[in-house]
Amino acid sequence: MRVDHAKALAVGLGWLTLACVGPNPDYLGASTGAGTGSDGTGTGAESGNESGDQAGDGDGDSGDGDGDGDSGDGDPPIQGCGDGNPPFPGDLCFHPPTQLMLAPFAHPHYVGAGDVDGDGKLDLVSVDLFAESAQVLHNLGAGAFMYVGAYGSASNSRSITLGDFSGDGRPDVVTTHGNDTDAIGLLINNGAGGFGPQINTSIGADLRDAAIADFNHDSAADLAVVSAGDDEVLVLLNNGNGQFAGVDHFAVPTQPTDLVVVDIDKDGESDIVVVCMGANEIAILRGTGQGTFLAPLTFVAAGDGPESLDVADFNGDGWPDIVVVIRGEDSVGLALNDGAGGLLSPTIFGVGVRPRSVTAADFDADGNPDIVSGDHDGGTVTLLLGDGLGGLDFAEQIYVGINPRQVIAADLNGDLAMDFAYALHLNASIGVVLSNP
Ligand SMILES: [Ca+2]
Ligand SMILES: [Ca+2]
Ligand SMILES: [Ca+2]
Ligand SMILES: [Ca+2]
Repeated sequence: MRVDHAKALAVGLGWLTLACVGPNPDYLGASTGAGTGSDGTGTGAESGNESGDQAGDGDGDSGDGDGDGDSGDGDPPIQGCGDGNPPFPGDLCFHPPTQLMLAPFAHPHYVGAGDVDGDGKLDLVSVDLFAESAQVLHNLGAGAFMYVGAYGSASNSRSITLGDFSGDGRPDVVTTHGNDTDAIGLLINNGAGGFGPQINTSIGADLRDAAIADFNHDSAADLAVVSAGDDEVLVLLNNGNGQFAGVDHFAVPTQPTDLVVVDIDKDGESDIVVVCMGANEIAILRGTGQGTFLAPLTFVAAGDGPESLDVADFNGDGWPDIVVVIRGEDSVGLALNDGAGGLLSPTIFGVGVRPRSVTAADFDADGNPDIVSGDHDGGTVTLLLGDGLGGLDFAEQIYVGINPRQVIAADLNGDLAMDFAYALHLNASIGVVLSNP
């Protein structure tokens, strides 16, 4: 899931500034990276910024010319963490993790972000695996959230996706459900910061993740859902008022669990990239622009237990690439686009223990997409920084609590620097790590 920056002014925070890394002094003097990530205009950061503060603690090393910004030693002033300024390329600054409590019975496995109440700030919505409702946290600004309630009902939830199906400009919610109901649940925004009754429709076996896009160019948001039980991608075309015309079925390899919508072959039509955990493969469904998809022709082996994926241009060549979390190998795989709409075999980068979620975003404001993984069994999130050339470098691993499940990236505190949030199902909370540029 990808979320745009909130259009909010930078807000200076009076918080603790403990979990603060960088900037790398040498980087500040040498950067020419000017890419914007997934839109393909990235040029990549140049090399030569790897030396300097090897400890990664951002305080420079002793001696003259140390880049610490001290007055009188000839160093240019640096943009440090917590200075209240907008993010400077290379800033990688976070507040310590905090937990936003939901109702006591909550077991949130999945989380999404969107401006539910229309105040310009991104709110959080979670959904449980076991309990039965979407739970809403309103963003009060400057990193504060308030739990406002739960909406809807359907058991065995497997994902949450926000998008405007009803055409009123406010985000609605789609949940997917496995095994017992095999349904999608649609919750229409009630215009008052919450949602109306959940409309459940059974469409396929063991539904997992969903994605929203306009597949047939009628300006209405359509829906694609993976059915892990039927080994299919299901496509539902919106007739424009939040009603779906029907369900089309497209076969994929065994046990698909996650998908992204992207024009992977740059022909102007949205395609679907799906990760199939049972088959240990990534497959591509090419869109026709009429709401239908060609049979998958590209299959890329993706390790032992690939479960979740995201998309960004990691090597700055203008072609979208795929990052996949590989649960059985404690790693992520980065599958670069071959320049013709196919994917090369993934390069493997280590993260934490038994990761189950990955999301791509530019966390250090250098224009190169980075990734964060939710390391379910390890209780950590792991941040790897993209080098703009198709590589990912370890940056930090943060302990966030027992069993973080889905992780998402968004600017939640309105300072223009990327934050991340994750579902903590054993602690009835959504965890957040907020930026502090
Ligand atoms: Ca396409
Ligand atoms: Ca690329
Ligand atoms: Ca970056
Ligand atoms: Ca932020």
